[in-house]
Amino acid sequence: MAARSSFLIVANRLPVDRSVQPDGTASWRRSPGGLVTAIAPVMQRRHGAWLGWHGAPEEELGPFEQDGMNLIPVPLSEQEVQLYYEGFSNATLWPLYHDVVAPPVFERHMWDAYRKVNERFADAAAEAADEGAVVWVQDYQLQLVPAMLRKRRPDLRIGFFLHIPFPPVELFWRLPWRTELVEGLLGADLVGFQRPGGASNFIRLCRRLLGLSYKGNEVYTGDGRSVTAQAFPISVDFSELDTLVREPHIVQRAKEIRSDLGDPEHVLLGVDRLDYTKGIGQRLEAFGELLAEGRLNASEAVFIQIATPSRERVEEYRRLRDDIELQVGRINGEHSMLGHQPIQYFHQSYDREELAALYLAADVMVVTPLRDGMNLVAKEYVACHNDLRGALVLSEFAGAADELRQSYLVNPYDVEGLKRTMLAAMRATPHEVARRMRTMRRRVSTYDVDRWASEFLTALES
Ligand code: ADQ
Repeated sequence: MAARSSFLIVANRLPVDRSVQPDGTASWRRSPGGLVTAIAPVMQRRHGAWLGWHGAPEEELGPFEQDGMNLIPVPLSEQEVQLYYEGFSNATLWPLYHDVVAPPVFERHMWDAYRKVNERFADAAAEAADEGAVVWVQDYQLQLVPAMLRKRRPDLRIGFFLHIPFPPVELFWRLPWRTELVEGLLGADLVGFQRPGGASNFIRLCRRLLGLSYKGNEVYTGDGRSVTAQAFPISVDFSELDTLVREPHIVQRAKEIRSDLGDPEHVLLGVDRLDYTKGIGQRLEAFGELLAEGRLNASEAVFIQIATPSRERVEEYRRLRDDIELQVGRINGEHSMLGHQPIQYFHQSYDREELAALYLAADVMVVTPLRDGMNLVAKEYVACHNDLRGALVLSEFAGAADELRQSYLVNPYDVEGLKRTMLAAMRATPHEVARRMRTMRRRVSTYDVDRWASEFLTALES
């Protein structure tokens, strides 16, 4: 058995992906993303461990080490992937927590699998944690773990962070297992949310559903404990991106991207997982109408839409892909000229360098989720523009809108407003664009992902 750790991260996935070479040998690579980058130094300092599924169903793996991190795989069966992950997490909780923009599925056997898998994570964490250890549980797939873990190990300090929005009481109320979920979260000492609104939704729910009293952001559980509910807006690794886009080969690549597109006057960009919460259809509709009405000339603008494949075995996601691809085909069919397509659509994943070059190449970044916990793409775009070029069109319904007030804020349901705002962002003077970008960069460089992790952990341990 591996040595016990005084610091544990518990997340649905381990922070590594397995890559298999053509000759069949497999190796692990650290997954991209801010969470790992922010937490890796803390892990190294505190002899920490990370507990999570390794990505292959029906496979039992022992603990292993990667990049100085102790990794403890939690196995999932094929059926659990379907019922706990694709089912309860992504077909029930995900739409319910995102304003019901798609109908949530309420199935008892999915709930049963969710509870069972959460038990397994709690068991594994209870076994791996040292006396008095700090355990930080991540996200909506594991909301029952805090209480399950506290029952097994009352000596631990337990934190939980929700990466997605926490819905208003009226929406949460529909969940047949609402009491169990709230009680699950209340097992933590600190429950973190992206926005203050999420924390207050949670506190209100504790009062309405369980009759608990509260003061400020402290909820009293009735058994002598109190739980803090507080916002900790997540961020990006600002200095990593800022350094990357200064590299000559990235600057060169950004120029190449523009010239490959025929050096249009405006390059607009969307980068999202292909998810129905991201408002991809709304922004393409707005762009298509601007072309159809002649307010924008097809030769002066190109819209690059990168849509990362996501959750492809969930029904809603398959339908969404068809809808978006039909829409792209229609708009391009009507407005393309030989050698020029107004929408460049890619259903592909990119590495960090290519993504950074794309951000740098874009004059207007269009981020229009119908609801989003934070949206890191918006902050990445800001981090990539030390040249102070680039306008950000941002949905009011993204968590990032609280901090990026100098973006071009939009209501993505308002197609006319979206069209007006996209045009305003394209036509803004360089001086105006720079003024807005400078203020946004100040914010993101100060509140970067390191600060997010250290503020959460300081609050948890105080
Ligand atoms: P997501 O819904 O995945 O995250 P987001 O915050 O935008 O949304 O993060 C996406 C990440 O994936 C970004 O770092 C982006 O660079 C990367 N990415 C997107 N498309 C890519 C592509 N084609 N190739 C490579 N990388 C790509 C959830 C919540 C968010 C919250 C985050 C973090 O839904 O609201 O901000 O967690 O808490």
